[in-house]
Amino acid sequence: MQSPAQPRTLARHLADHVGDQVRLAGWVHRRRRLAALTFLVVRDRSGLAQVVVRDEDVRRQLDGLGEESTIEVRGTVTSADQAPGGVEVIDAVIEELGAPAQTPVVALWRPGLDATLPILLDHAATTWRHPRRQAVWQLAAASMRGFRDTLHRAHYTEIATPKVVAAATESGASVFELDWFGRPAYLAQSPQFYKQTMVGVFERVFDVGPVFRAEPHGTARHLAQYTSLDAELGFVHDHRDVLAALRDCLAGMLEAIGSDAEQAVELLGTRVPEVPAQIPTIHFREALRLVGAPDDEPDLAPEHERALGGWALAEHGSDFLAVEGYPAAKRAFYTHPQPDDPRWTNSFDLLFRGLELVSGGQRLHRYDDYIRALELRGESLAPYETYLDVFRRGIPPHGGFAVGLERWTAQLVGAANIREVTLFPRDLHRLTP
Ligand code: AMO
Repeated sequence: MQSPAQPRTLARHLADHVGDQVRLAGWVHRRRRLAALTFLVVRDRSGLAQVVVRDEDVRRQLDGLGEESTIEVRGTVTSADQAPGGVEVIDAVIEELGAPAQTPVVALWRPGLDATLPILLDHAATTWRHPRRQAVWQLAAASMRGFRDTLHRAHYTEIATPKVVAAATESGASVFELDWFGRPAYLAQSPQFYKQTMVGVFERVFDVGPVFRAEPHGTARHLAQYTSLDAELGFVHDHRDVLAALRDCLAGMLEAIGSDAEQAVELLGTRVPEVPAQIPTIHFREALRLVGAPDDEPDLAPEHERALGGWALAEHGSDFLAVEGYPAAKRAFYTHPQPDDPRWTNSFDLLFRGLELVSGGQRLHRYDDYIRALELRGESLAPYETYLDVFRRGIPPHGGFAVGLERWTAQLVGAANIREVTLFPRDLHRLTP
């Protein structure tokens, strides 16, 4: 036996060690007992390694080790054309790192993952181990890194905002209420108020974190908790500056996918989009006209978004389309009106392959405008007192946006349901695992 301090070799690096004694560590991915030998596939964070076992004692040991048991394997690396990666490990000694694992509900060693959504979600702790599921999350993780890196490069400061708040930010209807030491409180629907507040400190900020929406409908694109990639920047001229910042973030997210998650893209056959230097942008009125909706329609329905996605692809060869100028009545009170016609706003939604992925825009930045906007909506000022006070202390013209991470990943991989790409979805029916 080698000393326990022998460095670990990852499956992906085995080919660099032909002829060497190595120590692998990972999970029993698959065992296949033939007449004279047993094939063992070990999975670690880097991929799969094939081990060929001929020793009878070791074969018997393997018979008792269910798939997903954790083990260490010491053996010699040898070239083998027929093995994955062109190498395999022979003369193996196996050490069990824990009790044998219970058999997973889904056969993780099969290349495809043939399970219903409830099974995938109920058994998330093991189904996420499937290489295709891992690959989905690698795309999400790379995207978050790309978002952060792009904004760091553009001198934004990352902030961490409270998730328990005293007032709803987006609308009263979809907010979770809770008891905060005897006082009413809410789970944050977005970091909106705090990111605007911090523009007053750092000019440019971003926040990556969970937000909560009490969504009573179980649609394929809504979660009760999702990950919001938020940014806010000061000293903008209007929402077009915000859209340009968003464009760079998307490009950075895709760049990070290219460098961090190349294997995942390949395994899933992901169609990675290109972000045009200028994202095609149309006014809300034009969007209604294009989809043949009445011109007093206050919002775009999912089928309108799908149709617009098809139009952007056909007309501009773009997977992305920005719709600007949404009606004031449909946007949050903090939204800046369109200067030449206050029925519309300096806001936008960004559609990605025909699904709303981002909302953003220019905000009001004058205290008096906020008071007027809330009064016009017949809303009480009291819940917003501390927020409103910020606008008496010197806040520049500003704007920002929020990307829904799960929607992004779902559209990237063409998932039919956002829950497929969410580690532990939270919705009307699901609070565990
Ligand atoms: P909005 O409410 O439009 O805007 O949300 C922004 C983006 O978040 C995603 N999203 C969701 N994803 C999954 N489940 C949900 N229930 C859900 N709700 C929203 C979408 C959406 O485009 N404060 C503003 C943003 C801003 O102006 O900066 C806001 O929260 O991808």
